[in-house]
Amino acid sequence: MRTAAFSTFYDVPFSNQMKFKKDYPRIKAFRVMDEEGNIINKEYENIPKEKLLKIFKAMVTNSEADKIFNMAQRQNRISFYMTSIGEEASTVGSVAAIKDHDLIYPQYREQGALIYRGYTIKEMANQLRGNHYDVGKGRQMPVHYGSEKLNYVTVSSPLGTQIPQASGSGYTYRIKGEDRIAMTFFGDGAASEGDFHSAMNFAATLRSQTLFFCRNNMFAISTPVDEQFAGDGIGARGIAYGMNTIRVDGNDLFAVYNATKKARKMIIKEGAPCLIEAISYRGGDHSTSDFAELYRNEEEMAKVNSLIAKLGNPITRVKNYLEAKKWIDEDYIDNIRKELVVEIRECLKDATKEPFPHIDEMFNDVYYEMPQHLKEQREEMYEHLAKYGKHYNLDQFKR
Ligand SMILES: Cc1ncc(C[n+]2csc(CCOP(=O)(O)OP(=O)(O)O)c2C)c(N)n1
Repeated sequence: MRTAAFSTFYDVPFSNQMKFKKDYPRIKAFRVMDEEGNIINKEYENIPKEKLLKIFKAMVTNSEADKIFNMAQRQNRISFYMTSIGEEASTVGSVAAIKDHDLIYPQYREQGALIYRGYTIKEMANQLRGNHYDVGKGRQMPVHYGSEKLNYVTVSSPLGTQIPQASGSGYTYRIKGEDRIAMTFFGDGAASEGDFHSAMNFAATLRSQTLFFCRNNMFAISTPVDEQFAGDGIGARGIAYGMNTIRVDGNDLFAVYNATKKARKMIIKEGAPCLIEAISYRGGDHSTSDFAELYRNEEEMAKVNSLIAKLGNPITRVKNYLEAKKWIDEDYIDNIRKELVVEIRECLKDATKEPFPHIDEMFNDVYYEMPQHLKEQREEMYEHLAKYGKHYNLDQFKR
């Protein structure tokens, strides 16, 4: 069964007019609330109170964790961090709309999704420190989270590699007839990788139960979207590949939630992928190794200021909504922020006290059975340490 835009390509129409085509009506970003948090489309005002409060708590946790961990890098307590300031609605709202057993292939700025699924601050702190409690055993950079129990595949640094993997998983779910999707997050920059295009075409033609979720936050480190692509963003590419596609206001929790819920339904019903392009703005530096003010100068900001004003702050928008409903009072957010600050600081302090994994761990797990060359390298390491061990601070590793 072909699920693409037209049932067969063989009935291609002919014309005696010579017309080149470059544009078509811009894809509009779907929104349910305005930038203040007032509902403008009642049909989609449908998130029950308890669920909305859970989502909101995850968004605020994400934001507080970002502030403290980012500062911790400045204090040399962790070596690297990436905030997701301003993108909390798209990461939390989308994952809240899929099922817990759906497999997530993240990029790296989606800690909100992981927090919503139940990843604790303690687990975050252990990963960021790379101590012996880190499930990755300290072998990944900070923010390369992963959790088998939460169906969250470990972040990988090379951009775009997660996208074809998600096409593959989604293909498996379809041929096995499972009520499961693979959802992958990626940025506007990662969508310039060849992997993105192969993944999209694979998923569309072979019909993967995959949700492609592009966080279009206007920048790939210092490259603005106007230098990243010349067409109508990433959404246009979904249509070109013959996929159900929507562009949403990524700072509108209700829009993200509803579009993702509908996308999941279509993916399972049609056994075919969907693309969501969430429009947002990267509120912070790219990472702690970046200083955005160098390229987000006055001239650059003049181009995006009206978009930023239209998007507003995703947390404030939900907060205003909750207050108008009288589901939270004025102190609610201050109180949870205060509790979170204590918890995050404690977790970081505890994680810092823990030793790094045993030095043997750097040789484990790569192969099912350790090959001879690795065994030899481990031997060499021990011989080296027998001679020069006093020059290393071996106490910082687990015994
Ligand atoms: C294959 C590859 N090329 C380059 C990089 C360096 N790099 C890391 S993040 C990044 C920008 C990605 O931007 P985007 O996908 O828009 O995501 P965002 O950081 O905006 O969330 C680049 C170029 C990399 N990690 N891997």
